[in-house]
Amino acid sequence: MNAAKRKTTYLTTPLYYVNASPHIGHAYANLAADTYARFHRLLGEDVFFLTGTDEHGQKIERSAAAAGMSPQAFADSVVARFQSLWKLLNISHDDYIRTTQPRHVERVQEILRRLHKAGRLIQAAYKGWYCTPDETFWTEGEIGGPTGDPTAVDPQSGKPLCPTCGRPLEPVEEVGWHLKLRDHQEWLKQYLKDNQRFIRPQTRYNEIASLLEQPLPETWCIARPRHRVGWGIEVPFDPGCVVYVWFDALLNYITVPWEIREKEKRTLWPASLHLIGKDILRHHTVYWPVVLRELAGLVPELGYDRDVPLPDMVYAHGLWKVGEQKMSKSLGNVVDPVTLITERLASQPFAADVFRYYVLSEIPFGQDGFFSEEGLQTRLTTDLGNDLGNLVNRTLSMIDRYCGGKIPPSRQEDLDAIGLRGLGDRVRALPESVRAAMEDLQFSLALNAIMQVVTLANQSIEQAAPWQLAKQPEKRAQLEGVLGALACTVRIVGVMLKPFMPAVSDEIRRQLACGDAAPTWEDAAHWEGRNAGATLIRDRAVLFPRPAPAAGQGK
Ligand code: ME8
Repeated sequence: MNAAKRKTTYLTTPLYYVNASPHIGHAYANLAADTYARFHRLLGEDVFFLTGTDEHGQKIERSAAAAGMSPQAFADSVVARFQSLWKLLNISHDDYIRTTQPRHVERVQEILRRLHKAGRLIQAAYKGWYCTPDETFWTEGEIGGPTGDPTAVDPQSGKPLCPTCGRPLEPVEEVGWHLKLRDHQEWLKQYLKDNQRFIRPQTRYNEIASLLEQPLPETWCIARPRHRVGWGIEVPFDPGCVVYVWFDALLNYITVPWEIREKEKRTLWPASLHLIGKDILRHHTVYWPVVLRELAGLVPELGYDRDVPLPDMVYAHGLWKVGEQKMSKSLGNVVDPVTLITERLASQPFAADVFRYYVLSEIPFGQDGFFSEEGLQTRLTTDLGNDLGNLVNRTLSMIDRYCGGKIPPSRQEDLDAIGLRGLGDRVRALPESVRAAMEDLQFSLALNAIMQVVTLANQSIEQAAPWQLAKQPEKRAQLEGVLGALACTVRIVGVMLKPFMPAVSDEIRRQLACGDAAPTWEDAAHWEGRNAGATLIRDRAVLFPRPAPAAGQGK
């Protein structure tokens, strides 16, 4: 028996390591996920958005030791920083999983017991290389740094290099518990062929499809000897071993649905989307599907007695770089999002939304990008200040000045007569353009569609010149028609911005007297909102104030 038809849109982010404070890369992944979650809520779907932290393993053990703290106390302190960043960025997750929580640990141990009992675990010796920053095993054939040169070594230690991050590898030789890997290669290859949208974007699909053309290692480690890694979940049937941190962390995607189904009778699995960075693609599209296949029939609590289905989609976003390098906690070249928002953008009442707009519009989702503060300031001044802020401010000020603050009615069929048919058509098409872009997580295209409407609306103001109409009493109806149409445009833009810039969206709709209710897709589909005839709110914040010129500058 399979679970009843699933209605919940279940999306996940990576569980971040707690070896150091979050940087803009982590912020980016969670902002993208948050925007996706909010967008699907706007569509009226039931959404469950999960994020959290990955708290076990050698890397955290070492960072805690360096800080003179116990791993748990160290993890607790870093988790607090992640959680306050998510608050600052307005991240709307429904649950936050920490891999050290009993609800996770107990289910991981139960899964291990069941796998062991079913005879699906192999005790195997492993000889090869280990990248501690990435917590990843590499075979002799895979080493060679990012250039792929197997003879490349770290000049200081003489050790070979990690093929993904380029840092020196450590030799390992140990006996642990493994799952079969190579036996799964053929069905996984076929699965990719049959499910072309399982891995997005296409470049990442191609990468894994070609990886699967080469033989995979025979097995994949899931538990390591305790004398190597002390900080991890104990293997219940072999206390001399602890669970390998990647196996532990990946399982969060089902330990939470398992718990939720028990408590709420709500079926979350399979995930609609695992949103990840391209650095952890292989773990999510090779090892994780293999784990799920090995769990067939063993976790009926998810709602499936036989096969455990794979997630609908794994989307791997690109990485933000500083210079030529990936930004990373271990490399120490990070941009701190908290400083950026609370200090650099201190003059902005909606600083978090400015940052959200910058990272989501700056690069096509899936590609790498270079973070620059100048780029951020440019987006703030041009797109947000000159275009969006200006449109809202002008429209509302003119409604104040010429209509005593009362929003004039507007009918779509009257737009021709006042020369705004083009604007009306574009606004009407906007929700669908945004939806189409969001289907493939193209946040920048979605924002671009919204900003094109903003630009057109500003042009329409210039053309219609309400200030001229206001001087001619016989043009009163036309003046009100134009301002009414602009009010509809601003309101719909405000609704469509909700997933991307939630606080700005709320403020735009508040100023337009739309009420406190969360906006719906229906609100965007209707030209005239329920606020027609209402009076604008008086206390209106400037959305994107220009920073005060530094002393000695300007006039
Ligand atoms: O890999 N640019 O955790 P992690 C953009 N614990 N995004 C970046 C980034 C950058 N420079 N650096 C990191 C782990 N990210 C594991 C995951 S999942 C079960 C376990 C983002 O702390 C990106 O989403 O290294 C990347 O995949 C993730 O943070 C890795 O975070």
